[in-house]
Amino acid sequence: MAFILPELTYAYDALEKSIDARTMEIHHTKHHGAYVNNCNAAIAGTEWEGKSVEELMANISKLPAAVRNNGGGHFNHSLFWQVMSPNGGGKPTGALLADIESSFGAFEQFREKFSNAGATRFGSGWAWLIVDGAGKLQICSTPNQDNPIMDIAEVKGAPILGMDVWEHAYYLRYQNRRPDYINAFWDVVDWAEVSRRYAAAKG
Ligand code: MN3
Repeated sequence: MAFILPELTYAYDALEKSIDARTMEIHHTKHHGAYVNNCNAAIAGTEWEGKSVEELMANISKLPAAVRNNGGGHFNHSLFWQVMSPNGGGKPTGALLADIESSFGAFEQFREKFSNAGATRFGSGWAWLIVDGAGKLQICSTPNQDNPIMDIAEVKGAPILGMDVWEHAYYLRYQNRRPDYINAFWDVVDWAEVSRRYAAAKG
């Protein structure tokens, strides 16, 4: 079974308050689409064909760079589309909010630290909120299409929120102003989905 490009659950213009429709369409169809196709090509006819993307990530040190870049891109973007929603924004509630407050002091401090992780990622990459192996929330950042479930990751854990800070994610509207894109990203974060992932990661 080859990987397929997942459908979005909202229209390309649904996140317009933060991300313009043209960027969403190119990002989904061209960028994510290419990661899917290139990952499929890289594993075709190998023992890795038919494995889940999570299994590829967990063994990425044994795989060629094409799988790291494109399989990583497929995993990362599949998560990214899901943690955004036209009804997003605001703050989480319940257990996730309580854990964010005890881990980072306050929601605002968490938001600043996560934003900073994205703003200071040199070149292309991602900012993440993860549940680590000890069940603790951590903020981290990865270069390129790496992610915290790769066996080579410096900081490992289950990602519950991911923010793409590649220029292709924001350049049409924000040009070089990555901090403005990051600021707008918070208005579309789907905290219900992040909370669902948090609960699953906590077991
Ligand atoms: Mn991207």
